Amino acid sequence: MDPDLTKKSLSFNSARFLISAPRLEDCPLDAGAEVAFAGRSNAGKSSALNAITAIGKLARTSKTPGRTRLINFFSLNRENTRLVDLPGYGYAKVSRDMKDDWQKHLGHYLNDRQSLRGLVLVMDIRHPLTDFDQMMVEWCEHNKLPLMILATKADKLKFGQAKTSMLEIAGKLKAFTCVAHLIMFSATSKRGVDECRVALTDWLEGSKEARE
Ligand SMILES: Nc1nc2c(ncn2[C@@H]2O[C@H](COP(=O)(O)OP(=O)(O)OP(=O)(O)O)[C@@H](O)[C@H]2O)c(=O)[nH]1
Ligand SMILES: [Mg+2]
Repeated sequence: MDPDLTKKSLSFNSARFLISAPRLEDCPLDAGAEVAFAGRSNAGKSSALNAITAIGKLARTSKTPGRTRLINFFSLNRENTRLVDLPGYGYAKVSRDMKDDWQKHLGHYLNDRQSLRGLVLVMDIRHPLTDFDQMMVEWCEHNKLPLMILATKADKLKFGQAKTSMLEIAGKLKAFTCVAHLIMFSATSKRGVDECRVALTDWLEGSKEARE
């Protein structure tokens, strides 16, 4: 490992594809710090990652829900520092078995991954807090994992409507102490990208110990 990697300041556009893992056993060494992007299928997780890293084609995006079927790891310019694109949940067009399989692997990843510093939950600002989103929020609360919510595709709404939606989301999440950041976001207009980078840097550079 390049010794410079330990002291370089974090740069998101240094992101490089590292590996795709179908199962927890296939993930890179569980050392250092990583932040994972979760959310329902088609919510805009991969697009958010591309906007944050300013690398247009880093994570594959698609109009067809269910594009990201593996746990995709991207390394940053710091030793053992990663961003992770998780498979979307709630994709209807796959078989029940396949769905169960993904959810099992996702569950293993979330429960066991020691280097996970926080979760970014990506939701469409027009359809926020689906049942599965709420489950994820409750899971983070229970497991004391910091959560950042990106209410994305804000460019699809007028600003006033987007603001109203944000207030509704904030109201519903008031009781959850795990919610560290709630950000109005758009991969298209880049709204919220800087705020998100600041929060991610804080998580990834923080001196927090590995999860208990
Ligand atoms: N207008 C607009 N469209 C967006 C935005 N973010 C994503 N999209 C579109 O939404 C669709 C899904 O985006 P992806 O980033 O592939 O979604 P995903 O959550 O990674 O989906 P899966 O990998 O299937 O789970 C694509 O057609 C994107 O171009 C946004 O901020 N604004
Ligand atoms: Mg994706």
